[in-house]
Amino acid sequence: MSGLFDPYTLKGVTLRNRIAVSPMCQYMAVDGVVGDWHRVHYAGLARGGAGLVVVEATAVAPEGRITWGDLGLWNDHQAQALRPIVDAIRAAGAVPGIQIAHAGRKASANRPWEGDDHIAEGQPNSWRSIAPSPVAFGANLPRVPAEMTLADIARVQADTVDAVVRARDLGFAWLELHMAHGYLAQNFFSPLSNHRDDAYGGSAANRARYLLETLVAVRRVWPQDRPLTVRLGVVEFDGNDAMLGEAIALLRDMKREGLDFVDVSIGFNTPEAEIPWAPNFMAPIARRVRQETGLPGTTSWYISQPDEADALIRDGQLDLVMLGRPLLANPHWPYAAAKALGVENPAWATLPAPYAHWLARYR
Ligand code: 8CM
Repeated sequence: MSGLFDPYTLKGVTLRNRIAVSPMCQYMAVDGVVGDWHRVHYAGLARGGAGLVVVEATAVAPEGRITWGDLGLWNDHQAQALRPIVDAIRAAGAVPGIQIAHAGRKASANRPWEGDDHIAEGQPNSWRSIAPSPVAFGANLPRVPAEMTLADIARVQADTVDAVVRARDLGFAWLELHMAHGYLAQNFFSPLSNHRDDAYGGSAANRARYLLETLVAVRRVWPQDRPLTVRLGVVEFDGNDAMLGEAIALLRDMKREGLDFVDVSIGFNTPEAEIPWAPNFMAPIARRVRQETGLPGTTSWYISQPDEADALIRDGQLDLVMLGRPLLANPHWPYAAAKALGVENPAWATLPAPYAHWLARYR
């Protein structure tokens, strides 16, 4: 069985280890364009030794941003600004990935440290939000979104394809479509937010239609040798146990259409959820999804200890671990983990000579 520091190959991509940087919104962009902070942040994470660095949720259209500080890929200027980040991640020996997103009914919010709540329409930095049905999330996000017409659905799917083409042409090697966390795709998938009576609502198959169609459209433009992955909310912890079975059925359909890998996550589509936060608590759910779909996969949330992360891989629960906050606290977590686990030939062996030479002798 492989461990945390064994390489991982999927399609034409090989990661130097099984540590992946979870996409983490910085909310520091202007008009969707990355700046100095993003270059520091992503280069540092890649130098820190992870095998895969997934760039944060990047919106396919202006109204698909969670906040006004989200990244975007709806124009070529935004794409050009991302190029140094792709180059920096590669120069540090990691594989560059990107998460492509539309925030649906959660869009047009204040940044988390500035309130994390919807900005009233008409105020600066707010815009009209759209979703499958005019149903608000509630709690801190009370805005009622406009119901998407069939033309809106087709337009957002086309925007998604255009953003993916830009990501492809930039050289991103790993694509994650964001279909979790209460954003647009999850809004379609969940009966809490989808009350439509057309082909995109009602039955589980109809609620899955937007997600599956989008995956199919993206697969046509995303190269066959680069992993196409989704982050899907498969559980809500709100007492609705139907969701996991519906998610597994959808993932099987997606696998038939060319999905390569799944990042198993939480719906975050209702403020009523009671999430049982605990170390590694999503791993058993991810293992079940992996086993029942035959897809390789991962999860994140409260994975932080090197020995536990290594065991999750060795026990066959996950193919990769996605780490967020542990890597914010210490981008060099992979080095510390390699030392703690007594691993030979760890990530630093893949760095340029000035690091590889000296760190190999550092005990
Ligand atoms: C922020 C906080 C917590 C989360 C999030 C975000 C932003 C995007 C996302 O998930 O997908 O779970």
